[in-house]
Amino acid sequence: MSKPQIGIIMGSQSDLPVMVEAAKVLDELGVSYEVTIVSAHRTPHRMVEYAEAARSNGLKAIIAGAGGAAHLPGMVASLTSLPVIGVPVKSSNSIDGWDSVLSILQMPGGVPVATVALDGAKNAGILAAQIVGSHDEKIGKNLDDYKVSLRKKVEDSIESLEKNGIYGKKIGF
Ligand code: RP5
Repeated sequence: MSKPQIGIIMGSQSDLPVMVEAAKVLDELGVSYEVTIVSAHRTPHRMVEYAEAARSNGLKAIIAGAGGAAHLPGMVASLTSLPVIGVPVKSSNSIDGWDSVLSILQMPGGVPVATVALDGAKNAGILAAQIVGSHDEKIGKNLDDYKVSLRKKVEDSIESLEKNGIYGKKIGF
């Protein structure tokens, strides 16, 4: 097993059903990662230790997800110079997710968090792979193939629509 390049952290185990999507896409793209729970509010010392050791542990980027008063991504970004990708999670204590989106998005100048959409852990995984892929040819190639697969899926849908139409009726030009 190769050394983890991406750290996936989340504020609570309850975030896992959302955050697992980041892990799945990293698996698909061949990027190694580690997953753990780090809570800004419940385990603040663990958060400081994790963020401060992240670079020397070999990580290239951190994906941090949290819901509600989501301080984890921003606090981690304040403690490391690695890129931090924030995933706002619509959690049980959330006001429709806006609290989490705004907490993660509205960082002060100097401390960026690359914020993805609400529950957008998959895109966080892709973005993390792109950070690695910017200097790793093999991962870059996997990402290029992934883009082609996205295009092919749409082309297949177009072909199917043109052939079968909606409700089995032919449509198209
Ligand atoms: C946040 O509070 C966590 O990231 C989670 O999204 C939310 C709720 O946590 P639990 O009460 O489910 O542990 O800190």
